[in-house]
Amino acid sequence: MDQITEILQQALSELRSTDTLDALKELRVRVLGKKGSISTLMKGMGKLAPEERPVFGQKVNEARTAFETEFEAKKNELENAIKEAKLASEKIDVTLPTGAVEKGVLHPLTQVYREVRDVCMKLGFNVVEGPEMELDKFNFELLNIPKEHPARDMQDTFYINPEIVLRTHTSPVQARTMLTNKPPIRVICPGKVYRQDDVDATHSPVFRQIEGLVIDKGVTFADLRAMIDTILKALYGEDTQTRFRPGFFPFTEPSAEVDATCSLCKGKGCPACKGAGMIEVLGCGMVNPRVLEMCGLDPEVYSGYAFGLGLDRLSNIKYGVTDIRLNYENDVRFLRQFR
Ligand code: FA5
Repeated sequence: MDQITEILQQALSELRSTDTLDALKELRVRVLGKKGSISTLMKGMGKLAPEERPVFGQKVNEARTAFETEFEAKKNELENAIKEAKLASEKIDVTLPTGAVEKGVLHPLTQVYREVRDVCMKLGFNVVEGPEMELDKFNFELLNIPKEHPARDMQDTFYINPEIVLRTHTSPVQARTMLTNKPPIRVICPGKVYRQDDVDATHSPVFRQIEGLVIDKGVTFADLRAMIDTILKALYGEDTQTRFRPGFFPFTEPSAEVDATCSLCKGKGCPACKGAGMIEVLGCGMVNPRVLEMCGLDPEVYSGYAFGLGLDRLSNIKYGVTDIRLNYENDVRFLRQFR
């Protein structure tokens, strides 16, 4: 019996002075393992008189339980200490200043698009989008440009197959909108368009347009003029003047091309406007009654106007960018200037 007490005291004193989990586990093996000090005691039980065995067995079990209880407590204590140390070492002072983070900047085309969008939305327009891979039907036919019509040559088209093209303008979204919505319609349709144009300072095979479409009862050319004036003045300043020249688009009648005062030289004439003082910025017109009809609207009841802005052109004039390719090269030295 004394030996049990002695072994237990010895084990407990070792346990109390242990300060690592590994040492603790190793001690447990030495005490409770198969050949451990307490287990070995049980093996000696056979040498005792039968009436002494139960008392002895019980005492050994009590010693085992006492050791295990202290073992668990010590294990928890060490594990907690490890956790605390880890938390303390991983603590982050969120009030410390960070290193300098360079802020990005919106692409000039995005900035100019948002300016146009905001003016239009204040006047009650919604934004709608259409696919860049477009059916010939929407890109041409419903816009009064049937197959073999010479007007198809106005835009050099990328064909995916005879029925599908990369849209050459944002005007197909007009047809899609008229077919699925009842007037009054007031929408703008921004997006990328594609043409097989030779690349130079003012032409890119991919560029951006913003289409505008208004259909209602009693819409007139005066409404179109007012809208174009409002957009261009918001973009280039109140003193901007606009000039409507007769133009031709199969889907509008009458059609016009619009020039705006060159915002760089304010009309005096400079290299950007080739000395003219004004620059062409968009095409527009009253929606052709044939187009209204093909899209299921009665031209006797409804009229409307449409316009197509070349976003790259608008942006380049605003910022004095002389080469359209800069808009697509993602050179950070160019982009940084638009903070
Ligand atoms: C059209 O695309 C007509 N859909 C516009 C329209 C809409 C007219 C609604 C009437 C009613 P146009 O081909 O002229 O028209 O192109 C419009 C603008 O896109 C041009 O004024 C020009 O700014 C720009 N643009 C045309 N081709 C290119 C090109 N290759 N690269 C960059 N911009 C271009």
